[in-house]
Amino acid sequence: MKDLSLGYGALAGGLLTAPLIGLLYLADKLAGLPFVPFALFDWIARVLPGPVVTFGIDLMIDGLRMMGLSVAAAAKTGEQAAAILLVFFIGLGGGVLFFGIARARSAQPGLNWGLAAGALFGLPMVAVSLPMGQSTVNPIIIVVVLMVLFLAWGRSLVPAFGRLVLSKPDKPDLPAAEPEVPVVREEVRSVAVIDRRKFLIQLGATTATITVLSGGLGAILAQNERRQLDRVVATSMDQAEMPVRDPFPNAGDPLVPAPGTRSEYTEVADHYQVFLRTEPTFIDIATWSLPITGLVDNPLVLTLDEIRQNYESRDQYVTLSCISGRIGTTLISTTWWTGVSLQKILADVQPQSAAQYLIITSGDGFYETVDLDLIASDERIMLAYAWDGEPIPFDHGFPLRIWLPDRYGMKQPKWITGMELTEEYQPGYWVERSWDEVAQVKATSVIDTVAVNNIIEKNNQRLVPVGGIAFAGARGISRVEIRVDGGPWEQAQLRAPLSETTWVIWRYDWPFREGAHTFEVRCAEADGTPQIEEKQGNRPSGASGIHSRKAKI
Ligand SMILES: Nc1nc2c(c(=O)[nH]1)N[C@H]1C(S)=C(S)[C@@H](COP(=O)(O)O)O[C@H]1N2
Ligand SMILES: [Mo]
Repeated sequence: MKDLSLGYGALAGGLLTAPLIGLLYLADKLAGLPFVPFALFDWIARVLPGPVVTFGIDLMIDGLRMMGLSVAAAAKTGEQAAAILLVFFIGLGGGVLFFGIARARSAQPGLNWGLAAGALFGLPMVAVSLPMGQSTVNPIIIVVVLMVLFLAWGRSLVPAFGRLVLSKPDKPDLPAAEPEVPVVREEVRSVAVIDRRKFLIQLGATTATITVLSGGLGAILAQNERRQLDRVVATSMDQAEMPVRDPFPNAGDPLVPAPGTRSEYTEVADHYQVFLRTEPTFIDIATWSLPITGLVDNPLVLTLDEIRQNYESRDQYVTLSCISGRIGTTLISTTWWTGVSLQKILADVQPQSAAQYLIITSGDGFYETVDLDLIASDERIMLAYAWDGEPIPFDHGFPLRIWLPDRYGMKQPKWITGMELTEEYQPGYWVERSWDEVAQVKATSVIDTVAVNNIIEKNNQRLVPVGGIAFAGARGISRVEIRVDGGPWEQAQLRAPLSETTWVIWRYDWPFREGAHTFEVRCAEADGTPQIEEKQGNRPSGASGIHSRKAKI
């Protein structure tokens, strides 16, 4: 008979790893232990060379796009699923290995073999979880609880091997080969098969129950935790002192966006999110303060209240975009930022003349360097604490993040925990991983909609509204042009933007022609500089090229 022990090893490994992951998740949500799959994934992302990580992210983004999913919304979910699958398959592989070795020894392994397998699997996992997990729980407790779970996993492989592979008839002294009693041999075999089947059903039922219960309970706890954290953030600043947004400054602009154009102002809940870890970082405001140190005559440690109360606040409508967005990017959003000018705060620490750079560190291990000359040249550069008149949500950087006009998001740390003035340049997190040092936003334009279902009539002409956005950082947009089926470029109408640092909504009403058509868009900056039409990938300086969209009318 074919030897199925490796297959049974995979089955047992998988069946045992699923509840292990469920219990690890529950331990995270119940007691604040690090969640091993995410910690492992974060660790891998940190230690792998930049191009490999970027390649992985690209692969995932392409996969999401092929499945027609929104990258902005699905990327984190994809990452989290990948992290869980990774640990699942390591566990499954562990089962195969264990069964293979035990089979080669052709004996029932002792319990210590199982414990050894659990330790082999668990120790490296725990080792990466301690530094990466951002848990505040006592490390001894973390090690003990996690190891107990992994040892139980290994321990369970032992009876699984016995029941699945060694499952033998009760009468081992049965004559080896007696052609005259085939019926008996059949029966004996089927006893073994029945026993194995029974065991698999038991094992499957047990592990499924544990997985579903721990996962479900963990998910409920996670929801509660999320609500609680949102509440902590919402109440961290005195509501009466929060900035209040006036009506949009361009409310009087007569240009109505083409139906289907994205919202000019992004709801905070819909703002795109990018952060390097599998989960956002939560900063405890009760213990948080901002030290500003290094080459300064007057080092300061500022609390959030001091930042808000001792400095004049400033507001800005801001479009933020991510350098890893592709042509037609969705990793771009617009909201209303409030904070204080970094110039004002730096003046108070009295930088020494040798100081040239500001190194900003973050709660998630991220860091970036800003040239002090850049800060001196632009008073709009701010440390922001509010979005849309509310404390910045914790996935977006609570309690404090920097805003740099005209730069991609990768230069702009969230969850700021420290600032140091230095003489020496130090490349930032993504710069070290081969992304652009300056990361100035490239001019880009996107077609959001060809509104084939909203055809309008004007001067006896049927027109198809086409619309979208154009953005060139802080450099502004002077012109957007549309071309259909490779014809001449036609000028679109522009709506006044919310500010000089937001995207511009454009609209072009195209004279109706039946058939399948290709629409293309390009823009020019305020000073006339045209958008780069040459197609280039996002790495290392941000994507360029013409966005196009097909539509059948
Ligand atoms: N601390 C920290 N800051 C960070 C990042 C990060 O991973 N960690 N990602 C950066 C990148 S690449 C982008 S595009 C923006 C995204 O900000 P958002 O998630 O609020 O849209 O944050 C930037 N700041
Ligand atoms: Mo980004």
